[in-house]
Amino acid sequence: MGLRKDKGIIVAFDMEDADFALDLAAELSGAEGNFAIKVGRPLEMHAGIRILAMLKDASGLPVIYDGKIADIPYISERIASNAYDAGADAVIVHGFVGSDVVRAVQHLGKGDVIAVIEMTHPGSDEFIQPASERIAAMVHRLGVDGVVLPATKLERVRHLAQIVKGAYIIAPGIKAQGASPGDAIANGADYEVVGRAIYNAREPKRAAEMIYKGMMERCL
Ligand code: NUP
Repeated sequence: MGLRKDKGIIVAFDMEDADFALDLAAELSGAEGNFAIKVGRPLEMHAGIRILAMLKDASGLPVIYDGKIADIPYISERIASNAYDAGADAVIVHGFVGSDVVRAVQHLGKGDVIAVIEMTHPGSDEFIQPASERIAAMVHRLGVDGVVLPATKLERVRHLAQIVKGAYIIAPGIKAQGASPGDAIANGADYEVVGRAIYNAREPKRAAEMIYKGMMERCL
């Protein structure tokens, strides 16, 4: 089950408590809105890679493995293969490591490949941003399924979205990193990624629904 080019929220599961993660996954299956789950390294390190299938079973939602894969092609392929075999519908790989790495992961043919083009944090401007147009052109040429662009830098979303036409765009940086729900979608993204503003909320399911509603209203 890959992701469709659609509007929705990808909930970043970066909590370190597996029971809490499974409860939230079950709650999200009944939540109002279009949701997917993204598993980051902190949860994987605590719960093991088997958490991917468990979250998928508990929620029925697409699951993305955000290992930010950035190794030589052979190792990147092994990491991605393990994640797909454990239930990931998509994996996130860094674009800056080069076309051979992205191609090695695509070559598996086991699920969606999402490439990071430019990141949300200020330090991304030091080395990644000066190369991001070329990274975008490369992943577009390879035909990746999705790309990551920074909701915290909306002019970059608008500009880079022109280069990666066809791929779905997922944009982190909502709330905890300063962007407002709907900002990225109004500027060309398809999904917004929200972590702390949901899993640290007193009522995470309600927070997810409210953020989804706000996002959709903003981009009517
Ligand atoms: O550039 C990126 N910025 C970013 O925050 C690329 C990412 N994949 N992320 C991820 O999005 C980050 O690893 C985390 O899982 C999520 C943002 O979480 P939060 O700031 O909403 O808590």
